[in-house]
Amino acid sequence: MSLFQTIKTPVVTYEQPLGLFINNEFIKGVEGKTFETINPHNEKPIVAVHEATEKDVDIAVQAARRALEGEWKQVTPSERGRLLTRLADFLERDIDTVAAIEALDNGKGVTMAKGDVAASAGCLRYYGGWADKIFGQTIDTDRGSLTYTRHEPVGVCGQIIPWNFPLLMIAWKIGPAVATGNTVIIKTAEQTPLSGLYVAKLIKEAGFPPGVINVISGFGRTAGAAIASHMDIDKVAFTGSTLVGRGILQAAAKSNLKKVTLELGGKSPNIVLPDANLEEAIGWVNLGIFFNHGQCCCAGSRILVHEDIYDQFLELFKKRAEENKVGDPFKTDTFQGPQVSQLQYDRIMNYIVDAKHAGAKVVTGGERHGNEGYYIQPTIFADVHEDMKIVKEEVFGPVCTVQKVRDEDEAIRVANSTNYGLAAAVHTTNINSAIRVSNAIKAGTVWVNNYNTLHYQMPFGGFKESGLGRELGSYALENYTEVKTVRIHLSQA
Ligand code: TXE
Repeated sequence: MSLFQTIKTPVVTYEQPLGLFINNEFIKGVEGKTFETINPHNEKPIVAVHEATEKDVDIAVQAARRALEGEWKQVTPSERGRLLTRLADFLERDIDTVAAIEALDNGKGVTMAKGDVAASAGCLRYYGGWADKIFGQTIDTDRGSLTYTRHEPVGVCGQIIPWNFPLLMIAWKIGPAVATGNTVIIKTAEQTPLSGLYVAKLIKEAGFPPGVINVISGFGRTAGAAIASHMDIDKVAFTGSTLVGRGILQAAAKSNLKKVTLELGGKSPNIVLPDANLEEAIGWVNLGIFFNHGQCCCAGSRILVHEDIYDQFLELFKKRAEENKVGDPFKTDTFQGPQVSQLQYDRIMNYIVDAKHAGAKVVTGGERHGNEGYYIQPTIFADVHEDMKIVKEEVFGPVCTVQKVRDEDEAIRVANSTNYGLAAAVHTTNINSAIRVSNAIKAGTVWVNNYNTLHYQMPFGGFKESGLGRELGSYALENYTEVKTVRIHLSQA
């Protein structure tokens, strides 16, 4: 099988790389395996890509190690920043192509995908700006010594990403790693390998030395597991399911105790208090759950509404959800495209069927949308109780529950009655309620009168079983640096 193929999308025709990107070259996997990626809009294969197995991970690690100890070490911090900035420029230059790849491979609306490209470029540029601002401290302990700290790169970093934001996750992961002088092997999700390979082409064009950023396509149980347990990888960053996250932590503990950061699932509460601006709140609640087809780790899937406004809220929210345009990702006004895969479609439909059997009331949706593609109607359940699966487990689709709460205290109690703690929101016009609720909720991000407004300058990550560590902002830099203390004894002569 060849290493490149021309792909025609409804908006652009472009050259798609298919190989593993190691040492700045596209190559075939050692075992010669390939796998197909499916277009979720029509359930047909788009193209086959080369598959990395354990041996390819070894080769990528060797390349990353060589770069780390060699050429990359000689590159100044400012030059590292310039490389990230150039990569951002190229993403923006190719925005139509990259957005089309995301729409094709992931199913997200092309307009939404352009937002992802802009956010990815912003993120890379932001970390490019940090590259020459990484410094330690000088510490005065006594007159006879000089002590200072250096923030050194952790080393070779393995990064495993999911399929819900294929491009954006690359930017979140490589930005802080490369800015701080590490080298990277990034494994894209098997459902969405295409944008990562296109970015790989841009990485080479931007002028990164060979081996600094390696991009491999492959499956979790093989390539992903090989990264997590590799003896020569110094750090692993993972975004995905809580189940696999636990396995990554175990593999790190059993191998070389590599540093681990995890960004996992959620079951985030979205609270609407009676003094909220209802119209605005409904807009945010709608975006909170249905953005990216509900495939967001921070999706506001548990909506908690004060009893005084519950009936009115349900009526207006139903109307709003039914207005969401569901359909072809290549139509510019599409809000919700198909779910990413047959597997995800089945998982979500199972949750819907289970909720119906358990007695939850379908306010709207609850069925497949259309006859082809992995489309699901925006679905709202009411009359649920706390021990139902639909209320407790992450669905990761366009499905939410609306629960009635008596007052602020009950809202806080219900909001916190979950093993997750990724995000939350409260809608209110009372500043005291806003601050009280924000302080009381155990979650890594609390939005007040908005939702899903992530930004690369703001840290993001989970309390409880939603993860370990923080991505984005200056906080992410800590994941990629080791602090070294140097204490110098001064001669008194
Ligand atoms: O995730 P997996 P899946 C949640 C969401 C979804 C569920 C399952 O609830 O319904 O997870 O999705 C790699 N060792 N999230 O099955 O399996 C895999 O190849 C190392 C939340 O797609 O966790 C992919 O690159 N790696 C989430 C990545 O892990 C392994 C985003 C994610 O896949 C591996 C996605 C292994 N043993 C799903 N097994 C979020 N937090 O945003 C798999 N992988």
